[in-house]
Amino acid sequence: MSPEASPRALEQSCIDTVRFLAVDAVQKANSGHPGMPMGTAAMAHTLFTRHLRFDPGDPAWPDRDRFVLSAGHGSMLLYAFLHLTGYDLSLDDIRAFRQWGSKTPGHPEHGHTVGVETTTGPLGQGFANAVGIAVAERFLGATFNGDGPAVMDHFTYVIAGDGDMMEGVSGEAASFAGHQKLGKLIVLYDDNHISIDGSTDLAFTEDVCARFSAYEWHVQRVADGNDVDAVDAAIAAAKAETGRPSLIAVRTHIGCGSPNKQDTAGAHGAPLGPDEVRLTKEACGWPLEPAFLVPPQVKAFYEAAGARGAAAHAAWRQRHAAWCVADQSRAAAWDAAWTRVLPAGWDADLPTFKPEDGGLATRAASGKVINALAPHLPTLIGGSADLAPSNNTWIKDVPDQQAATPAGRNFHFGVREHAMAAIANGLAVHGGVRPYVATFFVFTDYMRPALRLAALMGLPVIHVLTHDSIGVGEDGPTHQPVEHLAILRATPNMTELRPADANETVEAWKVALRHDDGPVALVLTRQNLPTIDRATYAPASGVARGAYVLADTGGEAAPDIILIASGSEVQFALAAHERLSAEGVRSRVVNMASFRLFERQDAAYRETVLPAACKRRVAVEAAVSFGWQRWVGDGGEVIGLDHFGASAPAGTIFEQFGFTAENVYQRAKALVSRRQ
Ligand SMILES: Cc1ncc(C[n+]2csc(CCOP(=O)(O)OP(=O)(O)O)c2C)c(N)n1
Repeated sequence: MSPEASPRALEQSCIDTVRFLAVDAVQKANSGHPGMPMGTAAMAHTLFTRHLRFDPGDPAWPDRDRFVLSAGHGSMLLYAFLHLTGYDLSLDDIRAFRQWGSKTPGHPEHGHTVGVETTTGPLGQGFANAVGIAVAERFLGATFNGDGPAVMDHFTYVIAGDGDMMEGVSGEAASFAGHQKLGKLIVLYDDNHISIDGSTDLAFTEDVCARFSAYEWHVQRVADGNDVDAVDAAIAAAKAETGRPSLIAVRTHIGCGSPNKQDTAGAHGAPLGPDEVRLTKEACGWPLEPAFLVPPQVKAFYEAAGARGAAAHAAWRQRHAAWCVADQSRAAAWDAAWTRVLPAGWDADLPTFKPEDGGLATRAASGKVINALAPHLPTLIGGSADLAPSNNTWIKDVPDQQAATPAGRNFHFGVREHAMAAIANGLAVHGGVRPYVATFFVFTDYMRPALRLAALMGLPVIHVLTHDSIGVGEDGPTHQPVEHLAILRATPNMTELRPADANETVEAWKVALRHDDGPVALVLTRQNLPTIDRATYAPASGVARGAYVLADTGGEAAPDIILIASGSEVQFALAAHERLSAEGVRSRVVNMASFRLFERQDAAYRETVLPAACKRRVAVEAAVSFGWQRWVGDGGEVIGLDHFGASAPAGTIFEQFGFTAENVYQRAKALVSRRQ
């Protein structure tokens, strides 16, 4: 292409550059997905050069438009645009696609590669994240903008494929987005009729557009995904429609331009192969060499798009500065929200609970905590998957989050746990808000993909998970989690906390709010728990270290026995401890509220809690014993629940399955009488 080529030819050259960067990178890596970037390069080009507002020099600019590549297997599409428009991602980074230590992993990873808004690859998640991003934008705009020029006013764009559309989570999220009338959410659907097994006709024959219309979305079709002007017009119409989210079904062709692989599953997830790369370049009139070719005019064209974004950012900075001057307390709240700094006095109204006030379920204590925090933390927002009265997550005296009340802080997620967790991830990656979500603990099974991604991304989402054990009672084994604590504990970077009483619940919330680099799961009871007398036992603040010595009769000497428990079972350990102590046994109770927090303590602290010299240990937890061996060792025992629960009043189930002070006492006694 000559330097003075027509604007149309230049744009075609831009699109081909993106296509062949993907082709060459996948070929060099000998793995990856070339077909999707080849088919969507033109529509992504239209988005990046004519609509998306971004500043490659400051990828964290709060009011940038967000772009989510939900079809994360097409990662080379995103990497190509990040490189070409001027983000800190070099051609060498592209050449190192999918290699050890590279900035260009197989699927886009938030926090790893500059400009990647959220981690995608598990299909459907990015779509649902984008719904969270869009609702965060609307909430922050309604909360902060005021009457003058807006400081929060951006679009959220998504490219999603057939796989995203097949996954249920996108359906849940789309239903929520339609109800919420998220008018600044725009999804470009890569409608290429191909997935891995072959034609989508094999498994996916529904009318996606009709479905989205039924979700109350604004729906358009573009017949030719290579028609840049048609895509442009559709995006413009989608932006103009502010009352509904937009779906643009763009008919594209996977592997576009490849003589033998276009429109076949063969273009989906494997390199084209050297021969087909050559044939494709020839068919497109693209130079065979060098690979990774970026013509200078192409680079200049894309960098100009980045520069326009930088200018928009500069204008925003001016608006924002004037906005800060106009109302300094508002500006301070904005800063605190974006930096996640807890404002002075945030914990001033947190309750303390006295034993004489009677027992309280930890879910009820959590509800009081949320309401004590809410006035101090104006961007603490969240809700439940239709269980707010049971989860105790409602913030009193503030509106719910609806299209008519966009500053509302109480979310009705509906019975959509999967999307709720993914939307929460979107809220967190957007920034400026501190999200919490809630359901029954057993239904974290329905949230697991997003929980895992929150952990992988290091997102500070707080999960309020109530009805934490057989303590659920009459609802029976379907509603009684047994393996769920083990699953949380097995998940890297997931912090689980199972407080033993109301005061520990306060402390657990404090830990959660201070925890900045990963999700926290607060595992709470349905049933009342006695409030532990802190005049007799150690302070509840010990929870922050994961495990702490709650009671000890050993004095200087090592204990004869250590009883380790979490949550509702701590009361049984304490009662057994009192009996053992009265009999002259040097006993200790360790409250193990969080494996994860405890394992993060240094060895010296861990030794003070669980001295190696004491091998007689009994752990008690109304859940599978999986994982406890680590703390009790070979000489210890676990009173656990390695089977499902039962339907009966909670007290009966606890008794029948051996979760009683008596059983803990008997097992401990037997262990003490055994030689170490
Ligand atoms: C939850 C989940 N299930 C399965 C996969 C594996 N997978 C990756 S891409 C893909 C097919 C997606 O088809 P489509 O969205 O049409 O992509 P295209 O073939 O157009 O590139 C599958 C099944 C995945 N990434 N995520």
